[in-house]
Amino acid sequence: MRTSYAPSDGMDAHVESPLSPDEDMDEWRSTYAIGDAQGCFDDLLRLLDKVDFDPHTDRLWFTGDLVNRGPNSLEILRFVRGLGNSAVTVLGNHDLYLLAAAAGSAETKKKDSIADVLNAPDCEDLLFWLRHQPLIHHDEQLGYTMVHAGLPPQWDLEAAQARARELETVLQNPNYEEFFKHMHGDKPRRWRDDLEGWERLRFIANCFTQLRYCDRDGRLALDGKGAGRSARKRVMPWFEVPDRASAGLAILFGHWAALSQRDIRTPGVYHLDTGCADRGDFTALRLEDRRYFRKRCRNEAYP
Ligand SMILES: [Mn+2]
Repeated sequence: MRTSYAPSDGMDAHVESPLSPDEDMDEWRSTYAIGDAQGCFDDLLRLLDKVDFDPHTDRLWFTGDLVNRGPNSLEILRFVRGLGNSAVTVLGNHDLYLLAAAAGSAETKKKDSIADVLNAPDCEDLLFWLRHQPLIHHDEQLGYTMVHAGLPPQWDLEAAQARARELETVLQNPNYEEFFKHMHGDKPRRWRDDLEGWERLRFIANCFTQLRYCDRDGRLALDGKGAGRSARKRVMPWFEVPDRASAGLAILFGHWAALSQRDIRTPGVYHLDTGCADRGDFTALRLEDRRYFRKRCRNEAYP
């Protein structure tokens, strides 16, 4: 990794010219998909050291939740933004929570660690950048699709992209703060094409950023249980729903630190959140050869 990216050098958050592959290169060398970073910036740098990341030839994909819980949310945002088109990130629930908190629509909690972002001189720039990030990323050439949490069984790629664009459009609108007054809640539970207004947007946000369990009809069970004992038996991880419309995709996601690799027997499902903020591991998957890299998190200063 280039040492100029060490935090002591102070990342410039105002990099205007995005990095791109060197001119004599036809394509990027390697693409590393990285699980939820959650403010663990120093550990992220150690992981990038391990894979010998070079921002001029390699790309990083992040499964979202760049911020909160870990100690260095501000540095992570500046770093990923500064990478320009060498980095892709999708929005997670903690990212939306940060935006909601800045908009005065979230009660901050004791264990939050987003104050450094909210008090930073470049807060406005960083949050503007953050709310322009997508909810889904699909790369046809590499053959991967990435979301933070999950997809309901009714949505194929095209539907998921269209639903993501609806919410992205709202988040990128000057009146975006209004959405956060209506974001919270676990209803509606089931997708219908004729859902409208805040209910429609809330369902979309819940799928992309919160979903873990649902039933075979796509009713979200955001508390992990569903209603009643019989429903509990019927809920399953979203990726195990039979006849899921997105089954043909290779899907990268995070959000579910308690899920272990052993729990996943569904082909094409790549889970990357290994709980770095809870002194777990950082996980990266190199997409070109599907090789995993892991780094134990220490939450100590780099190096
Ligand atoms: Mn999450």
